[in-house]
Amino acid sequence: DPSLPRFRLADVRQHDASSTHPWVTCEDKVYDITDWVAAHPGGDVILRAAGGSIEPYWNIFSIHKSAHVREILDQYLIGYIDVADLVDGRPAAEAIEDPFQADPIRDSRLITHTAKPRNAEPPNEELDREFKTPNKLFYVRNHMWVPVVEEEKADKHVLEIELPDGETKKYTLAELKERFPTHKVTAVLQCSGNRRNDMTRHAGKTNGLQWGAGAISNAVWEGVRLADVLADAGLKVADATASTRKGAGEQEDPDANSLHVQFSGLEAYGSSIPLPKVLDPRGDVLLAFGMNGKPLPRDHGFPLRSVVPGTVAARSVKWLSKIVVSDEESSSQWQRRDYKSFGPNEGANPNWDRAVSIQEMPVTSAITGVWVGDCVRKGKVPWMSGSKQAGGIADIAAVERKVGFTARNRVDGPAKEFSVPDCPKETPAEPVAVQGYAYSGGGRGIARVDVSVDGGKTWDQAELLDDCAVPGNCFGNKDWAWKRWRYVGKLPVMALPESSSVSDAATKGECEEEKQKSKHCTTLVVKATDDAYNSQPETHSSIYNARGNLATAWHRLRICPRC
Ligand code: MTE
Ligand code: MO
Repeated sequence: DPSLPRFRLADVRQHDASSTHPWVTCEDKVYDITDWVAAHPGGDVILRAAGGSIEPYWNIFSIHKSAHVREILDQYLIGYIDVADLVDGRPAAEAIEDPFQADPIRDSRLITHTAKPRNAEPPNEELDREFKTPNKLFYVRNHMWVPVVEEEKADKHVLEIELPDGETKKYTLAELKERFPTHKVTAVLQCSGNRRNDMTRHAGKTNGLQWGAGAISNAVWEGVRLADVLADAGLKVADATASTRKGAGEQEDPDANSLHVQFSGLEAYGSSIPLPKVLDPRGDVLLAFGMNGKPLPRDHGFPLRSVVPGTVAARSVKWLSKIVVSDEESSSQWQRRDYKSFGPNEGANPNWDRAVSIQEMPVTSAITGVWVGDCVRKGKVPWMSGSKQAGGIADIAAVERKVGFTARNRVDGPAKEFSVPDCPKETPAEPVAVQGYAYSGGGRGIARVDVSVDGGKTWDQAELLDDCAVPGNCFGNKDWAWKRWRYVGKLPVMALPESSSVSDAATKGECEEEKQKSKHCTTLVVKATDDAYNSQPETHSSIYNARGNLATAWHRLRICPRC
């Protein structure tokens, strides 16, 4: 409609989130979204785009890229961007806001999978170096930008709680801290995609971030119990221990088993957990504001997040601003789709509704460090007696160079090679030292960690570290933390690759060469058993799902001798 007015971008910027008439632009069009805000299914988050282009947000919330959503927006058209502000019919790239511009600066040691939004995991040598993952190295899983809450205003941050009868109650962070007792809980957060790249490598293509073994970290969380806050807010449920139900006509409180606690973050991420997990006096569900003795870092939910121990980390919602107790699960895609798992046959378009949402995590384990041969003999393993570096794997890069690792400094990369001094015909039984973590969900402890140095033919047991004997390490009612383990053994005696035959093979193609070489490799394997005697599946193909969730098969690491 050419009769509509033209606006300068400077005018558009006036109509930001604080304006009574918020506007957005899309391509060269200007929209007044005042009436849409209330009706928007995602709520106020649409205001994040007010005063500028909605396009970068639609790139993040790709659900909007449909003709239907475009039709809704078109109802609010009020004009066009002035040609003076257009380049090739749209605002110049610089004029379009970067939703991630206010994201925090991160530790450069983290391995970044995507920068915007930020998704990163600690490298193996840092991952479980300490029982409590340092805040700076804790893995980061963001679906969107990091909301800005200024430090001075953190105590005024509001948490709204809505009960099943529609009643709402609001608490500021200051009120939560003042009115409820503070509790500490030591708990792992683990993404359902942890070790996904392992499933990809062994079982086939998976959709999602290709996490190594580092989408898991452990911390001491500090906060108030969600159960205390819900009771204060007035939540009433039927007495689960009553032997008889109330008679007809008497008012019955809802059954906790039929209710869910939905969490939403400031940037519109949301998910839910069953209410009984919250009401379980040993469930330890927190509204957390502290992490390892410090305020939550921005990447981890400053100033407030839910922490649901033993449950997939997708339910520990960061930048928490709203809780709804409802007879339905959260309607978000992260509840209804992404964090579910499927049968190996179901493919990329499974029956989403039939699958249950992931809550308690299954048992898993991973290798995070290996030393072979001289490195073991000469005391290079930080945790072995005689170590020259007790207390830290400070020099792992040098150690790996010495051992002759060829891959990146990651145990989940391609097969690693170790060198054999003086190149005898056969490798002597080389000493090997291995370390890693094991974890199970639901508060189940780790009963045992089995290690094999010959691909699973024979097994031995790793030593479980007693990290909880250290004061200040372990808080909470169940085993929500991980168990770190260590193993020292001997590699099987292996025939060495003959240098000449390998180079001959090279002319027959890389594949032949690989085959030749692989005859001389061995595979380290680890699997854990939890205290309910659940253990990990042997293969990823048996649990393959196109989403690559819950990749908990035995962790295998191939190592090859090198002359
Ligand atoms: N909460 C909000 N608000 N936004 C998010 O993107 N990601 C979830 C969960 N909570 C997410 C969130 C997922 S999938 C994971 S694995 C954990 O946060 C990651 O927590 P971390 O970044 O503190 O390790
Ligand atoms: Mo996740």
